[in-house]
Amino acid sequence: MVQKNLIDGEWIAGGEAFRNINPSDTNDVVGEYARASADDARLAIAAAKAAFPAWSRSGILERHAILRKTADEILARKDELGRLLSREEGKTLAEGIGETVRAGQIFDFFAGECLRLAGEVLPSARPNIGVEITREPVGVVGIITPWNFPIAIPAWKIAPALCYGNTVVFKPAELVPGSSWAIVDILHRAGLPKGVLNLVMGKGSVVGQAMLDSPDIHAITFTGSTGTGKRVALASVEHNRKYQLEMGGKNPFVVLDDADLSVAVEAAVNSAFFSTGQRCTASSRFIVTEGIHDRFVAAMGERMKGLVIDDALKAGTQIGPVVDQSQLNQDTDYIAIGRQEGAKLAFGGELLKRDTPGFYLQPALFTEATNAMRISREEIFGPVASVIRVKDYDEALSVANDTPFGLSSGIATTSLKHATHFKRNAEAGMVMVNLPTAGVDFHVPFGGRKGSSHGSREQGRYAAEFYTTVKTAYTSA
Ligand code: UN1
Repeated sequence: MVQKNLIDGEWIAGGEAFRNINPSDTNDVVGEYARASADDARLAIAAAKAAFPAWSRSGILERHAILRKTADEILARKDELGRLLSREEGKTLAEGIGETVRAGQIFDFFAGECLRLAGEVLPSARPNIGVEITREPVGVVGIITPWNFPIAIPAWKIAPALCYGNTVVFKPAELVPGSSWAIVDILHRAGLPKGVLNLVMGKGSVVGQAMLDSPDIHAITFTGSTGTGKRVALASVEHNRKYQLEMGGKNPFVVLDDADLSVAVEAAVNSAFFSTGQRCTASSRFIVTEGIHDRFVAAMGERMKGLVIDDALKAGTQIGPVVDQSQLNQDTDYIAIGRQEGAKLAFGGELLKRDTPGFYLQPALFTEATNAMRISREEIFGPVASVIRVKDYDEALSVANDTPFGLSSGIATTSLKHATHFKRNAEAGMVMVNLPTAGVDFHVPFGGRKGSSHGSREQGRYAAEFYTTVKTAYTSA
């Protein structure tokens, strides 16, 4: 059975279908999905536009009930949906279920936010005049999501968009349509009026482009590559449209001489290799001071030897496969580049064979890297990290900040002085002390600086900034 797109409240078959393949076992077809055309995308945009006036004025209890029901169903089905996610994306079952729970929590959070919509009332600078400041929905929101968080990222864009009264055209990554289809199905059955949420699965060059070209999309939120982010930005400027971009990272993780070694190693392994390194919050640069350098490298080697890399759905697997052949090629290309640049491949980096055909790669650790090497400057998006040796904290901070990106920045230290200074001076949207650079909460702001992000923050109450527009009304009494 081909899973269809949802346009104006109807499930619509596309002309073509595409296959969703399990990266742990390429013989396993997770499902077939309808590929939307540019015309389908235009119909979806028209439907969202037509649905906007009524939805933007809908009662807060109606919105609350739909988001709440969605949260409840996602949480009740966490094992099944988590399994689907791991099967299509390749992260471990624990990670897939964890991400599904996170999606449920996000819908729950924004169900609550519908009941807390508020403004401000204040006196004007002029006597006998009152000022009201309110937030109104932006209009039709275009949502474009990546393959690495197939349920959490759609959730953290769709939930606030609907909560604040916008209508949505949603294009998930073509590699992982299953989780997106499932949450759209849940929201649809939870009672969303027709046209409020439209699903258009398919190619970025066709569906995404039709969205970028439409004057009827008033805001676009995008998570994905830097190159595509730039295209979203340029097209949005053309249409005077609001846009929010979440792009790459090259996140540093600093390890100081005074760090607790086991805390540092656990956080480093999690940051770089969990979820197969396929997180924009992953760390790929370990910046380590001289006094602990050799002990850190040796302990990392020991820890990496014990990692279980296998089928994402198998019990005991700690690291699943890479998502597909082209990402695997990118990872192995960078491993070759690191060697050519003169870094030393200390551990891993080999392709692995398992019971089923899949994209298995042993996590790789380079040592003797410099911050000028391409492996230290460009996002690899795989389980590949390098160690850069530095003299002291000051050098560590300056190397950490010497990057075009600025998403997440971590440090392992027992010094309050250095932790405090790092929190203040790390040029990143998120700072982690004695914690992995990745793995964020659902109820607080998420986002970065420099080349990593553009626009206001996602998640938590800060999401209101993007999904609403502010109105200031003056009344003479
Ligand atoms: C996390 O680290 O928990 O694409 C979330 C990404 C991010 C999400 C990271 N937008 O990796």
